Amino acid sequence: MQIDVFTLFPSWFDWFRGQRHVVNAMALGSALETVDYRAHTPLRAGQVDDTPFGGGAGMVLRVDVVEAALRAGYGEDPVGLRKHRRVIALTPGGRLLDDALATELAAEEELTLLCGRYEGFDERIVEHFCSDQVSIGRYVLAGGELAAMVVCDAVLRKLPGALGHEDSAHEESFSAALEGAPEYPHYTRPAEWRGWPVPEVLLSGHHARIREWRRERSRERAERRGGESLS
Ligand code: 6GU
Repeated sequence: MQIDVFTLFPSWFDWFRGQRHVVNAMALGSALETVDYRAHTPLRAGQVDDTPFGGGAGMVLRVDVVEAALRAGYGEDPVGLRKHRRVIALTPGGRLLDDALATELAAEEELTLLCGRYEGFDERIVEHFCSDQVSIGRYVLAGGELAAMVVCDAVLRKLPGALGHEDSAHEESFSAALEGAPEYPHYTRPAEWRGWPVPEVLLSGHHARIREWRRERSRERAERRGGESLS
């Protein structure tokens, strides 16, 4: 999978590229590239944003700047680009990222993520250049970069081989394998610590009983959290 992130802070992604599952995904043929809006701006002095028409606080990312960056990246009119490629604006009010959306995006060959800054995007960017708007939660971040990294993390770890163990991303919290429920609890050595024992069944070696116990704990957690389960 090829992910291109358009941002004013490309160097922030250098840290992200060092994460184990990202390194694994790259080694298996995926790529994570950044495009710096400022490197392609047609405006003087590296300008990329402007004050909002109608007044108000903050600055807004300009449509001409984003168009220039997308044209530089893809060599085509961005109005046509979104017809054959997911072009996602990271916006606080967008579609909430969940396991189903991460799975949907992981099935794409190519993704483009647009990060806004300050007060966000000129609405024409979202309206004419983007296929989707995605949010990572109902709170406001100073910019889309951290949200883009969250999307990349959730998507890349779903690619085969990224976690180094085939089953790791299959039966985990919110997955279809757990019917959308949170994951069951995990334990490791020591089997007892300060009088806190590990549940007996996990030490039993009875795989069917262990599977059943885990399913029950997962359902229990779903009920306690107000029926998050899909079923
Ligand atoms: Cl995608 N962007 C910003 N700026 N804030 C957010 C967000 C995105 N998702 C949650 N808060």
